[in-house]
Amino acid sequence: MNGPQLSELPDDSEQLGPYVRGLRRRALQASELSAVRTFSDQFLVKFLRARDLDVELSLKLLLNYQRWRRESPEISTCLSPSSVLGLLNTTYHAVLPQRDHTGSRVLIYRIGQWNPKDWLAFQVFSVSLMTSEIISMEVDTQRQGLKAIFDLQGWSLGHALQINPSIARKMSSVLSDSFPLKVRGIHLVNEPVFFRPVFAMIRPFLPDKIKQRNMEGRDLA
Ligand code: VIV
Repeated sequence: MNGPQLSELPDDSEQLGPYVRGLRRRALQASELSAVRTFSDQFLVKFLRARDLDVELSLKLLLNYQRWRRESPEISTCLSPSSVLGLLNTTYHAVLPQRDHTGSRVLIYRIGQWNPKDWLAFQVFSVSLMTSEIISMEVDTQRQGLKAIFDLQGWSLGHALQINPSIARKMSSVLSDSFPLKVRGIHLVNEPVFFRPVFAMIRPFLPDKIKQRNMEGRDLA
């Protein structure tokens, strides 16, 4: 790694001021964003921390995030829990109350609890987006990122049929450079063989860092 160590970077709000002002200036210049838009400091800090205070990389992440949300209205327009209440009331998804030993947030997904007859993939996706928006407001999560555990027990044809290349691409994007969170690990457990074709759609778009470091315990070759 080049550049300063994470631990040497300024990190309280006063020291972040110049970075926040820098990113705000760059963001307002960027033609893709409407000029009237105002960004709060807290909003911009999420992108800066996700890119270790590199203003240009943070700007790129911010633009990708805006584009992703714009191009995925079915997932991101209605981020109200009441729209997916039935799914939230299952044990499909949970955020563990405790962080792991490195300080990362730990998210659990139990695919078997998602009945594909009741919920479409874009609704299931929006649950992840809601959680992500909430945990990305936590300073410790901005610093230490997250780890996700997917329990694939119960994965069925009904699930697989819902995952088309378009939604697979959207998954790869949020996992790589379109959401202001550091994805520190993705763990697939109880993976059935017939999950492989689905994963093969997602994998090509993942950055090497996630492929190599984060898909622990499974053969990706
Ligand atoms: O949404 O940091 C076929 C993570 C995830 C996010 C989002 C952020 C994030 C780690 C995902 C993980 C889940 C938004 C910011 C990509 C939504 C997935 C929704 C689909 C419909 C679930 C179906 C099951 C997948 C199982 C494998 C997925 C992994 C290979 C990611």
